[in-house]
Amino acid sequence: MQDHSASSHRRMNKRDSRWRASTFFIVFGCAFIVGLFALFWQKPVSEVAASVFGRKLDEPITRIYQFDYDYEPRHITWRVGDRVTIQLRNRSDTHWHEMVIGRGFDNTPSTFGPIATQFKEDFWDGVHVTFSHANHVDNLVVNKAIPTYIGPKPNIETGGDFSPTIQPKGGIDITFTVPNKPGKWYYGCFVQQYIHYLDGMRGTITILPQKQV
Ligand SMILES: [Cu+2]
Repeated sequence: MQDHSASSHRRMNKRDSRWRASTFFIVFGCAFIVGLFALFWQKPVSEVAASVFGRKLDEPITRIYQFDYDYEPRHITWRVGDRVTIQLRNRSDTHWHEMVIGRGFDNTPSTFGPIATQFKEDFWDGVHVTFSHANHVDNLVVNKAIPTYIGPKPNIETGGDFSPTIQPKGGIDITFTVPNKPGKWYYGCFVQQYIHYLDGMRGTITILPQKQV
């Protein structure tokens, strides 16, 4: 009786260990295949999408970092009707930066020739915009946008295009529904008489027509 149970126990152990070994190889094999897919399939697909569209479409958050003197990313794609939150963050330790979106230039004459002071057409005209997470915002010009504020209201100024000007390490979130203004738009920082813009603080936005349902 005792012998029988001992041998059956041994058999169970044997079966157990064999089962564990095969399970290990199956799990390991699956993990390996998933890993391969992630490396060679998923990643390139997302990278291809990113290179085609700039930022992934339908991505509700567009993070935009400001540097001396650059934006990351330098190209964004949105679609008319999509709900988007721009998380604008100034990564500079020392410089104030803004973000204006528009087309064409307003120029002001100078001894060095015309200097662009802002865009001629302000993308934000007539757009409902919700501002939140304002932090170290030097000033905010909403121009003809229709603002709502959640949390601390930034220092509001008037004059010129829609423009949040962010202090070093500051930021603000800007939530809106992409207006029916498809085509190519531009963003830039006109701080210090257009020098930031010329030095590289500029980017492009492609706005695709509304998705046909
Ligand atoms: Cu700047």
